[in-house]
Amino acid sequence: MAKNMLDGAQVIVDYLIREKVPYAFGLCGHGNIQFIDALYERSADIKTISVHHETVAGFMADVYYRVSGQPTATFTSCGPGSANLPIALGNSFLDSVPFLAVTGNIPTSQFNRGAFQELYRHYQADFPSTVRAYCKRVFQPTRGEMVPLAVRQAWKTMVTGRPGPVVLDVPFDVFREAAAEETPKPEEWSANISCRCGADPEGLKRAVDMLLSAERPVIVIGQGVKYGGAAADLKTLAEKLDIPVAWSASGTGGIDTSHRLALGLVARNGPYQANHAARQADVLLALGVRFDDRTSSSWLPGYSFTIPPTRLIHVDIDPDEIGRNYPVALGLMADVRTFLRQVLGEIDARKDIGAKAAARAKWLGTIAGYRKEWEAFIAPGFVDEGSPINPQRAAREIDAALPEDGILVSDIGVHHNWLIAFCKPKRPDSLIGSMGFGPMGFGVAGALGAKLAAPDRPCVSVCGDGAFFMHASVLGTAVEYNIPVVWVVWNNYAYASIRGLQRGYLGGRELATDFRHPETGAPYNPDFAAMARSAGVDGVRVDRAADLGDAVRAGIATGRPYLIDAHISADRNPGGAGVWQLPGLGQSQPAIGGRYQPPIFSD
Ligand SMILES: Cc1ncc(C[n+]2csc(CCOP(=O)(O)OP(=O)(O)O)c2C)c(N)n1
Ligand SMILES: [Mg+2]
Repeated sequence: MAKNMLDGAQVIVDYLIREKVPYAFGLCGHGNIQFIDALYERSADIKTISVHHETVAGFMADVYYRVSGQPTATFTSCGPGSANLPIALGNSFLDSVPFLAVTGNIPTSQFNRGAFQELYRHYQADFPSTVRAYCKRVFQPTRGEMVPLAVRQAWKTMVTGRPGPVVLDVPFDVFREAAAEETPKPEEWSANISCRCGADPEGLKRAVDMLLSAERPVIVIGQGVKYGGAAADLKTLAEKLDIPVAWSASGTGGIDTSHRLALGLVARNGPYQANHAARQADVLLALGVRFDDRTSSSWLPGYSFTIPPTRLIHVDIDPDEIGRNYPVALGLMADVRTFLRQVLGEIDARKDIGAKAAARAKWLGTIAGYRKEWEAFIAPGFVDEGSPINPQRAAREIDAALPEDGILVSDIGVHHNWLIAFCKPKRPDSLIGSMGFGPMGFGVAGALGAKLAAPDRPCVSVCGDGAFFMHASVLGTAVEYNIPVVWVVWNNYAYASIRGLQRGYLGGRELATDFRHPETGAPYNPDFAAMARSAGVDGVRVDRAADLGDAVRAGIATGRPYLIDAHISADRNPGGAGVWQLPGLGQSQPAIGGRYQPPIFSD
């Protein structure tokens, strides 16, 4: 190699450091030892975390970003090592979270020869085909000198527009080939690019006209508000016009959930006041929302939304999401924060913002009545002392044990549905969950990424027994790197969310959804607390609701990794004012209220 030349691996690592990436999460293989060697060289500037399953690396990178706003990187080997990654890529892709996945591949000189771990039957070194549906873009430099361009383009693609994970697939020899004398500079290629585009001026005026003339307005917020840094401006707008704010599960925390204008989750298991207000709104301002099936009660009109006659203003950075599921009265491609600031500016210039104030006050009064009905409906669940623990009570006890700056990372399953319905986060980054791809293990592993991103904040993973068993290797990672997270294993001896569907839709024909001992038929699970202790993690078992909060507080206080095996009932499902449809099997019924039928007005 010519003097002073960096090789491919060195360029990538140096670029990551220039982009202020503090961690690379991954797992070794013969296909990436050269990359690991480049990390070794720069270990004073970037810390390497070696995990026990590649998916864990991806989930850690994902949640690291959700907490800190800083993308990180993963490293995986060729073949199976990288084939363990798409679950994490898909999760980040559908939830618009960036991380750079550096995947190893076989040497270019061996392309198409069927070398060890080459996917070659359709096309040479074909990992890019494997992941193209799972990430925003794949780059595969095949010569050292292609690496600088690939790494800077990969990073830029990842963070601009709608963010998402990007794969940089690097053949073995390319890691070691001469690449460049100097690494590209972020300030030239990514750092100074802004995607905070505003709405077009005409559209903005129309949006403000619609909001100011509305009598029953509702704002519904999604992830765009949380990760777009728009929470403060949203609050200002809501307060200025007295407009109530509902959220999709991904938008939870975009407004303090105890704010007087906070309605709650619009969803199949969302509260009555949120669904019943959103479905009666005359104008609905949707900010960074996808309108997926769970938010929208499977798009069945009259449960979560009734669009039309509701007139929808849909604002999103990605025009693909506008008009995907609902007709729009006004669709605006814009960054949510910029849009909100434009609206606030426009409102300040208007003279008649109080014209509909009386109607809006009446609307808030009506909604207060819905809220009372909901609170009476859910009250019994909070005082249930039964064992196993009532899940509604469990959600509330865990939530109440966390300080305001605590971070709860949820896994996927029925526990997640309880948590999004009953936790009361005050900050955008206090309740984290996966809503797009929904892979089990996200919360089990993601909590480790959260803790690294926010070492001073308590980080708790609430995860199903099924998911924890699937990804129990995290215990070792927490010990090896001294990452003090608390796992609350929501132990219901089942893949309970799926068993609930068998009970609800298939007449109770249950198969392959619970865990039983073959001889006794009794519920079976490993002793999770003992399992934790075997890995060097403190572990306790909790059976009573009254002890759950104390256990969480005690776990946080140890300042060490900690596991709580919490025995929680699976006999109840979280009920709300919305529904969910499994086409061909039917639809659930709302637990409160019914289907809203908009009045028919004659001309
Ligand atoms: C990797 C993966 N496999 C399967 C599923 C389908 N799935 C969704 S929830 C669920 C059950 C999860 O069980 P558990 O972790 O015990 O949580 P619970 O529903 O009991 O709270 C399954 C199997 C999934 N989302 N992800
Ligand atoms: Mg379970």
